[in-house]
Amino acid sequence: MCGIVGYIGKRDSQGILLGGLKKLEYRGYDSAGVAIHTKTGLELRKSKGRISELETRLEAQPLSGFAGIGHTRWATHGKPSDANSHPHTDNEMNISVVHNGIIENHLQLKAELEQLGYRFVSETDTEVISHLIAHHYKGDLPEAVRKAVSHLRGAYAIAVLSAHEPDKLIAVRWASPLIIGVGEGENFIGSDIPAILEHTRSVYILNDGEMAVLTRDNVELMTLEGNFIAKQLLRIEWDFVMAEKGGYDTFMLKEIHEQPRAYRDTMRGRLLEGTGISFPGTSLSARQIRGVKHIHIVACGTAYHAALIGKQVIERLTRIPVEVDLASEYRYRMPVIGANTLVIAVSQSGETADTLAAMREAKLAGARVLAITNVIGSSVAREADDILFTHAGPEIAVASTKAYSSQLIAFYMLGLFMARSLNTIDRAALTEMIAMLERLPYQVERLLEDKESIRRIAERISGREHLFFIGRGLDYSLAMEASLKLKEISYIHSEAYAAGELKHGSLALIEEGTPVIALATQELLLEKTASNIKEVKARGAYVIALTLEGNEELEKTADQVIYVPRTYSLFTPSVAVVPLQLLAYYAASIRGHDVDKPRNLAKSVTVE
Ligand code: HGA
Repeated sequence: MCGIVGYIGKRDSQGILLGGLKKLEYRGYDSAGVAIHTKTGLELRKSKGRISELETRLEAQPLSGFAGIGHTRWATHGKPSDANSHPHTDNEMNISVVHNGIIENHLQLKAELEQLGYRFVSETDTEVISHLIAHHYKGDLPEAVRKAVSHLRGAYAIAVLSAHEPDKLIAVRWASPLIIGVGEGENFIGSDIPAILEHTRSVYILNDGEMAVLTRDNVELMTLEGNFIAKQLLRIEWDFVMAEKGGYDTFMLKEIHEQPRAYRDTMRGRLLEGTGISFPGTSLSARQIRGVKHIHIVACGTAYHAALIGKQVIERLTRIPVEVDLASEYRYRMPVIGANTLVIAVSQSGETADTLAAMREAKLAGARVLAITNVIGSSVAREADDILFTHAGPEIAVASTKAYSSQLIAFYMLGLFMARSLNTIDRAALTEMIAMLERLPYQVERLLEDKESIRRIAERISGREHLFFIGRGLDYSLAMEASLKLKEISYIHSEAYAAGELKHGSLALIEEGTPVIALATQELLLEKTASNIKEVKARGAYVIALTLEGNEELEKTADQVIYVPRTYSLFTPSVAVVPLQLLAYYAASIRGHDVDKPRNLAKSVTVE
């Protein structure tokens, strides 16, 4: 989710690069940098922190030149620091590269390049690219870039500027977005449209495996095999506000749509060709897992709901007992913590005050702490013993969507990793589950194709002031998240209830027309939940059931049925959450609320 901008043309590039980077800063960045070809060769300025830090540095030491590349970073490999900021270069300062994505095989490439004498100065995965290009450069920059990327596995959108051929910029896309802006006597590269919108509305959208060679007067498009291709030049009609939301009305809707990408990025490099799970770059080992006797998960809000699912995943796969606590409760309840207790702290921002306090308490008591967080360099990441990063990218809407669902993916992988370490799962079952994990992004893409039916259901509930979500097992945990989402942004009061528990009291609240959203995705509990649906139906509830494709039986009882694709039962929340997010989203927008900034709430809760 980093931002990339590139310029080649008749104007001085520093201001254009800086302007483009500022337009991308809404995505929330941790460092920034530029490389410009000046009279004396390639020169870099880069800085940890916001773009204003880079700007200050450039004011003190300006750069002048007609070609340059710039980057705003959201770290995935290596903490935010000056050294880890992009652009990265080769040792001779002839090649500079900015990159968005993850290079899965960077450790192996790094070892090979070090053997050949290349020195690394950063902790990033990106740096292998600049050394690889240098290694392959034999007088033809596009050829060297093509050869270099042929070694890469993973996701990359890259822009390259070289002192060898300063009249060119090269752009390559594989699984991370990249566009080329076409001007008069100048051309641009952007990871996103806002980066270049001020200068041109004519763009080429690169597809995976495509490369562009830009000079000031020309753009050549080709495949990674070097074959030239023709592409339609598109005209962008969006204004800036639309462009920064990727054309969606709100950040929340954009982030809901980013989930397939977030799932892929969170799994990237961790699923070993279908046969295992590994967490390269983390210290978590099978030996440690074998020493774990109890697990405590601490989290707040949405992350707490992900933790409730994580508990069921880990317990089902490993049989290690797991307790889940609200972080704000954990530290005051004198939990029993021993040296063989693993504490898992879950926080999107890595700055949640209660979660931090709970994990500190646990560490003092002798526990090993594993963090699941989205932000490299955050306090939770710095203080934990082991870290499992989600790679959801920056989340701007206050109501979490892709961060929550990426936490679920992290828990699935962790559960499978633990199960393999403990031998509680055999290889064949693991292979099958990995294949199902890999299918999840496609299944979510398919669900997102039909938003209209969910919008119609949202119309039905948007006028109500109270409703219930019910479910059993994983569906109950998911119901809690669905209910929170609806409350946060639509301000409709809702309660999540274990479906079997309603009759112990709350059934009294069901009256004619009360909406009840019944989650019934767990095959083994289907009949039980169906009985609970009948119970509420008999009291006049308006029932919206959410179930797996093929369970048409529920149509006989429920007023509306939402279907989600089938996957391994433990993974179902990752598909089922999508219509529930959309339901909350549409209910809130129909009621006219500011979906991205709900009243009284802040994105990162850094107070207790
Ligand atoms: N892996 C690179 C780029 C990060 C990125 O694309 N983030 O969204 C890094 O960590 O610098």
